[in-house]
Amino acid sequence: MVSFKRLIALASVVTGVLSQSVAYTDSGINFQGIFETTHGIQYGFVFPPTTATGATAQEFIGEIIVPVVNQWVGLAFGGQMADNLLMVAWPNANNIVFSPRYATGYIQPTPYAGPTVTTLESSVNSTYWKWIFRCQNCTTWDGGSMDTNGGPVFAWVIGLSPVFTPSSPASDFNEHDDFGFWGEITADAHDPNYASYLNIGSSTTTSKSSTTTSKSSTTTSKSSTTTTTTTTTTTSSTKTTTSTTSTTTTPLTSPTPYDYIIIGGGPGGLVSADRLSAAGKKVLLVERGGPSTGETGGTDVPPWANGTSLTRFDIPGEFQAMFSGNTYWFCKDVNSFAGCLVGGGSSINGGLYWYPTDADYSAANGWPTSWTNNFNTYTALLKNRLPSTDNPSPDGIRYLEQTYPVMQSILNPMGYQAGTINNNPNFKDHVYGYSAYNFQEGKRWGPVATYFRTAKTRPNFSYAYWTYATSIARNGSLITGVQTNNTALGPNGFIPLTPKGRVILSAGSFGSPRILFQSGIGPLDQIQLVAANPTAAPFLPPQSQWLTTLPVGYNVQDNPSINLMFTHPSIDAYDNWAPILDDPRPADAAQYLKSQTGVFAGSSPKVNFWQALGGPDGKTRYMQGTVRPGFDSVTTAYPYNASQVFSITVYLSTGVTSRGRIGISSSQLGASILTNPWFTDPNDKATLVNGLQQIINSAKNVPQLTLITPDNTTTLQDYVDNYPPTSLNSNHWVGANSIGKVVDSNLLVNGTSNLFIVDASVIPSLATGNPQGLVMAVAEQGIANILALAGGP
Ligand SMILES: Cc1cc2nc3c(=O)[nH]c(=O)nc-3n(C[C@H](O)[C@H](O)[C@H](O)COP(=O)(O)OP(=O)(O)OC[C@H]3O[C@@H](n4cnc5c(N)ncnc54)[C@H](O)[C@@H]3O)c2cc1C
Ligand SMILES: *[C@@H]1O[C@H](CO)[C@@H](O)[C@H](O)[C@H]1NC(C)=O
Ligand SMILES: *[C@@H]1O[C@H](CO)[C@@H](O)[C@H](O)[C@H]1NC(C)=O
Ligand SMILES: *[C@@H]1O[C@H](CO)[C@@H](O)[C@H](O)[C@H]1NC(C)=O
Ligand SMILES: *[C@@H]1O[C@H](CO)[C@@H](O)[C@H](O)[C@H]1NC(C)=O
Ligand SMILES: *[C@@H]1O[C@H](CO)[C@@H](O)[C@H](O)[C@H]1NC(C)=O
Ligand SMILES: *[C@@H]1O[C@H](CO)[C@@H](O)[C@H](O)[C@H]1NC(C)=O
Ligand SMILES: *[C@@H]1O[C@H](CO)[C@@H](O)[C@H](O)[C@H]1NC(C)=O
Ligand SMILES: *[C@@H]1O[C@H](CO)[C@@H](O)[C@H](O)[C@H]1NC(C)=O
Ligand SMILES: CC(=O)N[C@H]1CO[C@H](CO)[C@@H](O)[C@@H]1O
Repeated sequence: MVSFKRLIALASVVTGVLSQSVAYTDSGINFQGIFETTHGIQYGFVFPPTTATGATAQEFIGEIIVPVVNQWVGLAFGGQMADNLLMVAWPNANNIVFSPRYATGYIQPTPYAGPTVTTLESSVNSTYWKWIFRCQNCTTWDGGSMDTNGGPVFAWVIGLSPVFTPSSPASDFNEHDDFGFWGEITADAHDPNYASYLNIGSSTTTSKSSTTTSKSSTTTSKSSTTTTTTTTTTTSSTKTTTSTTSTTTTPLTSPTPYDYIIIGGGPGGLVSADRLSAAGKKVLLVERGGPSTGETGGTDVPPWANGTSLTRFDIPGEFQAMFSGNTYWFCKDVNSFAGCLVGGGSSINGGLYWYPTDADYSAANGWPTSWTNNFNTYTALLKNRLPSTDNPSPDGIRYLEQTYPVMQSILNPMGYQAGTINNNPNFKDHVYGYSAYNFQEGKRWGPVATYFRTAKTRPNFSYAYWTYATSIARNGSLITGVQTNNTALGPNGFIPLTPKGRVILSAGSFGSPRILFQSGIGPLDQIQLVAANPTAAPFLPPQSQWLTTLPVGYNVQDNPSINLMFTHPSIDAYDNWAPILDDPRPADAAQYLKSQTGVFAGSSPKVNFWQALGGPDGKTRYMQGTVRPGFDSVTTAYPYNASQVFSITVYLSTGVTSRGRIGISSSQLGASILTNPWFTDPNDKATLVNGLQQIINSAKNVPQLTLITPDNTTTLQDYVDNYPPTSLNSNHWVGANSIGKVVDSNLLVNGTSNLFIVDASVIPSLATGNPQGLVMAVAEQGIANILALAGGP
């Protein structure tokens, strides 16, 4: 979640020692401003003569000249963030996108109607972006005003990471990376030539995009002669790598139509891409993020692997480092973890990989009989393409496995048996084993190194990174194409289908519902939020075509999970994984670089176990345990040895009855959890507490084993009752577009003739284990159904 706390932190300690604006001239305008030296940014303002009255007295001209490393700049005309008029701007291709904002607290500021902002001059080159703007109705705002004839405090903020949707003035962004204040001497900033400055746009060569007046934050629109190519869609013969920007002078007039357009390159989308292209269809995959592993063009190599193509996404042992630093791989407009890069969740997850069970496809779990009866064929296809391993180091040696014997001494007395879990997927009661992964050759493997790899060899398959699909264009039930932000793929980013073409939505549990809402499909309250967004609203179909009966976003499940933390003298907590990116244990790093073996060939989970539990309501629910050295947040009153801590994450899986809702939280369209799906049924909580208590009871008999969280001053029930709800999140979301509710047994969206969903969101109930294996098996079966369905290309 993005917080916006830093600016207030300094605002409250500001003293009189502020830098003061000075006079300078640029573009023929006499400004009062400051040159801020840390980031090398020029800020300047000029006001109408003090004799001005009425509306003219309430405007000014501003300028920012910004080195390109700064992705966006914000101005606060009241010297602090909350309850003040803010102005945010950033470059997008050759234009400056700008947006007046307002925030009532230290949260994401939202677009603010009132000011009329006009670009007078703008330019973007390889070193700077520059924007001179007229700001009318900008000297007063809700609850405040600026002193236009004194020395008010202005604040600046800068962001070093791009805003989330650069083309959209309403885009969200991360919290600023730096901020500061100055005294703007407005008393010295009034210029008799002010009126003439308003004409500079027409006389400057750098500003083609000026003069369109923008009320309520729409950017000035420009002719279509500039095409920003963030990625080139290619066939496999010329591989797309990372973003390059080029400018062409001819508009793209005839875009390529596709038989199948797949939105999203996660496990669902990549299986789809491979199977559809193998069937001879002309396929385009659009992915909003960029490359991940070295094979996909990724270059994010940890310093200790410098000089290799082993990125942090390739090296399984870097998993725990996914949660700190600049986590650009997570979708910033989703308030739960979601991978926004090729491979989706499979490129950033723990790699735990379970073959589906009979129960996973049962009628009780919501599956139609056509799936229940046939799934083994498709699970076999998956196992063939992507076998699992519970011994990921290619030298055959198990590393960092000290938790295994400790777990044996807890679980054996409970009647558990050891096994190779994926050799008998249906045996999930009182069983434990080494964790199984979808890693191979000591590297993260998954759908990227299998399905995507083969799809890319086919001339009929194309893909584009950095391409954000906003909506699906349709005329009634017929889908006609996909609206994206990639103008290289079609005019204004619109990509058409061939006459019988189809769209496969694989944007994941949060992404797919949002695209449906933006296409006028889903509950009315969600579509109305889209209609209230000035950028998205124009792409909605007419209201008469909204499909509001489908329960998109409802029925979602995620495993509730609770951590237990123990110490035992045999455990190596691996420094709690803290140094793995910057300063790993030298021998382990050297071993991995030499032969991709050792600790770094596996991720942090080491042992998994399952048990069936009866609930107070008479229903059976399964408990899954995932054991790893290290810990999250230990809460104990007693001293403990952090080098000896391990964690058991205990999940409730198949049989969970609680359900929640996901959707978009506001007209800013951020995807969020609207109703938490954990423990809405008290029987789920009671069942999980029962399972946890059984583990704790058995652990008491293991010599030298100490439960440190919850410790002996906290009852288990209190620990669970007070567990922070968001910590119950397991990132295993399913159900938002459940089969039988939103899609039919061919995964066709009810009420459309050619829109299908192939991702975790169609799975109607939680799997017995972590879900990515089920997601890919479902994609195998779904694509077979879709190819067999009449009427397609
Ligand atoms: C931190 C974490 C750890 C996890 N650990 C495990 C684990 O160990 N084992 C396991 O089995 N499961 C795990 N999971 C869950 C698993 O990763 C997901 O169930 C799985 O990735 C879902 O696949 P999907 O294809 O439905 O969606 P995703 O993997 O979410 O893929 C969706 C893709 O669509 C793209 N996209 C989204 N919106 C758009 C758009 N508008 N335009 C274009 N592209 C778009 C995204 O960038 C992404 O690439 C974990 C998940 C997380 C987040
Ligand atoms: C000026 O802005 C305020 C909000 O700050 C708004 O209420 C008012 O309608 C605007 N006036 C004009 C003329 O646009
Ligand atoms: C880039 O833009 C800046 C700001 O307008 C200008 O000072 C600089 O000369 C420009 N550089 C080039 C190479 O055009
Ligand atoms: C499209 O959106 C994606 C995701 O937000 C972004 O990375 C990319 O830069 C955008 N492309 C353009 C051309 O704006
Ligand atoms: C990686 O190696 C290159 C060339 O040897 C060097 O220039 C660079 O500074 C190194 N980067 C890091 C992060 O060590
Ligand atoms: C929409 O479809 C109808 C037939 O169902 C057709 O008559 C109409 O021309 C289509 N509209 C557009 C804009 O394609
Ligand atoms: C903590 O554990 C480590 C690893 O087992 C051990 O080397 C160290 O001596 C322990 N420290 C204390 C104070 O017991
Ligand atoms: C509680 O745990 C602490 C630390 O492990 C231990 O010293 C203490 O004796 C325990 N108290 C009881 C009542 O078990
Ligand atoms: C599709 O929607 C119609 C009308 O709302 C409904 O009658 C039908 O049962 C739905 N089909 C499925 C598979 O949900
Ligand atoms: C549907 C489609 O575009 N098929 C093409 C796949 O690629 C082969 C070889 O390039 C073409 O001959 C097909 O027309």
